[in-house]
Amino acid sequence: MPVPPVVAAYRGEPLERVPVWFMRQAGRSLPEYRALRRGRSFAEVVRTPELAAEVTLQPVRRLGVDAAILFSDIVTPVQAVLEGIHIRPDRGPVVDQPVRTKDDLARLRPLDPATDLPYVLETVRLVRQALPPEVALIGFAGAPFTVASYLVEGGKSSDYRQTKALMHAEPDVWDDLLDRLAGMALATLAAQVEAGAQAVQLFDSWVGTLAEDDYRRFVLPASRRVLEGLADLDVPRVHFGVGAGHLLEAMAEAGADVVGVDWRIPLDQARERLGPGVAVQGNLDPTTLFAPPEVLDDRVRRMLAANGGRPGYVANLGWGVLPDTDPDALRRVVDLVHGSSP
Ligand code: 1CP
Repeated sequence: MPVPPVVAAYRGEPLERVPVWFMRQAGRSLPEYRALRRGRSFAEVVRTPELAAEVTLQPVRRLGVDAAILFSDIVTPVQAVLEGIHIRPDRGPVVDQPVRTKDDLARLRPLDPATDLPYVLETVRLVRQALPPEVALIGFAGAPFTVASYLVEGGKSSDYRQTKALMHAEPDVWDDLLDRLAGMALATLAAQVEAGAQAVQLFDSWVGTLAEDDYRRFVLPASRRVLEGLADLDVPRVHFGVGAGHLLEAMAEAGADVVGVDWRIPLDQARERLGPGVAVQGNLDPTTLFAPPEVLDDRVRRMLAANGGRPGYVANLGWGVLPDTDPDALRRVVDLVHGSSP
């Protein structure tokens, strides 16, 4: 099979045009997603491979993006081993009984993707069969810190006080928790690759809340276990966090081939800091999609200019597509990136 442009770009190979996809491209912004979700829960879609595959493919058809990202969630693997984790509309994951003590850890047994997540692996196979060869399928998992934050807090947090309290008061329990979550992330990503995913992204969305020294002490070893554990599989590894500009180098050191950059750091600065050996992905502010077309066009051109034609670049947003985004604005970005690159 030929190497899809997204994979080639992740590997730093020079290309005629810049490839593009969007974090959270499947889901709420597309009318065909909302139609499919009518009367069905998020969990039902994820656990029905034909439906999850259809949702994964929808943005490829409508937007002309160069990659599909598996439709699932960062808590899907841990949901398979732990009762009482739900995805609530407009709130995201909530956990009935937070994980905060040594005894709680016993509830987190290792994950066996083939028996615990057969529907995810079947979705990967169905999507790969349906995709044209030039469109890459990206697998993903939540990074240990970000998944831990949901388990410890019981849901999304604004200050991560319980998470940081555990980290500082009981570092042994913390390390054990992150190690177990690293094992799950590694197992699920390796299984997704075996089923047909051609690149993987480790989402550490909330890690920007940590100072670099705490990141290096309390998080980097677990994320490294995930990323280094995939080294032999020969797929590009993307590592992304929101508001994590101060952690770019450390997140690359954890074993990433590609670092996802949000809009707070100009791409040229990110590239200079990371050096030519690391590819980058990003970094259009997702709210730009609500701006007038001429402003949007200007921001896209400025983003491409900041990369400056360097190889090892995949255009994307600096974070996920917001729910009310007009799909035509997303399509406009794809066409502009394809037409005006490099
Ligand atoms: O394109 C896609 O939608 C791909 C599938 C996908 C991915 C990659 C979903 C479906 N979720 C994710 C990752 C994810 N989930 C992250 C990391 C990426 C990011 O930061 O955006 C995080 C933090 C979550 C947790 C989560 N799941 C939230 C909270 C986000 C927040 O800002 O507080 C929410 C709302 C969910 C539920 C969810 N997961 C996915 C969708 C489409 C939804 C919305 C709920 C629904 O449609 O019912």
